[in-house]
Amino acid sequence: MTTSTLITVAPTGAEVDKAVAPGLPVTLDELVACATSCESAGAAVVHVHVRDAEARPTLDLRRLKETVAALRAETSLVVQLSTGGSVSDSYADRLRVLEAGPDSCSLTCGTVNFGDDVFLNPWPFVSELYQATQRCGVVPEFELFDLGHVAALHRLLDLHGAPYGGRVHCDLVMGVPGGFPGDLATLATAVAALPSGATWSATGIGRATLPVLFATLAAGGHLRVGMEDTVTYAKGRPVRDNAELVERAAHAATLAQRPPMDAVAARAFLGLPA
Ligand code: KMH
Ligand code: ZN
Repeated sequence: MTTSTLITVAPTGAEVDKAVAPGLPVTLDELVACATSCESAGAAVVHVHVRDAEARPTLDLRRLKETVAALRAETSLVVQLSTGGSVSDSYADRLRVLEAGPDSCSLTCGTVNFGDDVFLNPWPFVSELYQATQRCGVVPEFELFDLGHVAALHRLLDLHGAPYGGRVHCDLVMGVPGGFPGDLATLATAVAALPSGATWSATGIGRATLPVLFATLAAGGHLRVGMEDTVTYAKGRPVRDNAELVERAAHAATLAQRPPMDAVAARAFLGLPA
């Protein structure tokens, strides 16, 4: 078990509406301010989705590039771009995300029902995206929404070898309607199925947030938190901003005797150049 906790903040996502959650960062200035406060609160990685001028999710390459540049200029965070985008994004646009030159990217290992939608990740796309990360020198974070995705991860590694950076680092996304339930038994089953030597974080969506956070700390995993995954801090109390979710995660990790890893340590952990 590592002695510190890698905290990833997922501040925006593609699904949450700014009108419902006013603290959601949707402009570049809001995102940079958010990332700065989250780094101070204990985050080491920022998982980024960008929005357009109307606050709608976009994979516009120019915006992605300026976002990577601004986050690099103002923070030391590991910049992870989402290749998941929104459920309506094309495979071509999702592959093109790597051209923005992030440190890391999310890489979902299979298709999953996603509430009333379907998040499509057919094997040929997953395989192509993985090989593109290897060519471009981008550290993939394997997003696992269901047990079949873990099987696909084994297949990816068997067929195409180790990821850039050398570490197989996964994120269990739990509590999506259609994917893993966000409970302790499911978490334990998923962790037991991961490739040998893999490291992992987990996040619980909505009301799964706290059960997954505490189960993850107990099991020695790392944490992902943020308004992409929950807009409710406690029953009846909306999230004010991403930093308070990071603060809570950092406090819990510190109580668990595994305090937050800083961004420098996170880069080394993920096999990124210093
Ligand atoms: N917005 C979801 C459809 C990722 O960032 O890679 C996909 C998602 C996963 O959020
Ligand atoms: Zn995402």
